[in-house]
Amino acid sequence: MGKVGIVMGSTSDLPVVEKAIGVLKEYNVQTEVRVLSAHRCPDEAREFARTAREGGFSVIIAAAGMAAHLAGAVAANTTLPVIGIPCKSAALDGMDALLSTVMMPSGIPVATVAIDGAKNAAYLALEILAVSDEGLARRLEAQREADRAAVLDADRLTNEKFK
Ligand code: RP5
Repeated sequence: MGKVGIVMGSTSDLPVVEKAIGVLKEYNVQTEVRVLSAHRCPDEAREFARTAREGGFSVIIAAAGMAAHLAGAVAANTTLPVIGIPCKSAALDGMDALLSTVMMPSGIPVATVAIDGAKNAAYLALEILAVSDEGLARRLEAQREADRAAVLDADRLTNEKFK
């Protein structure tokens, strides 16, 4: 199984990104975590993306806030799948990052999750890896089943409570 690269624009994004790292660790996926800014160190961010495939990565998660160009800049320099996490900032509540991340031109996709949607970024990365990993696919199915059971329990308890 390939590694998942996790890159963020600033350590101020880490509280969000840690949620993705946590999910990937639960599934024992090998990760490499980097801080690389599309604006403050564009050459290094580009180099990371250009060498990612030969470096053993299968998927890249890129998180950034404000004028969030990191995921797009990474996607421009690799044909590996890139998942973008738009991070919330004070001024525009994350709408700035959401639009900067999601509105990519044809041919350079960024699979954008919700604002601060780091867990779904990890689950999407797992689903991409699971295309060629039957064991991982089974574990994801088991998680879906556990989630379903939890909702049905909540339904039963809530229904009882208000009878
Ligand atoms: C973006 O600018 C980063 O991804 C971060 O979300 C935001 C603010 O960065 P800092 O000024 O906190 O380093 O590039």
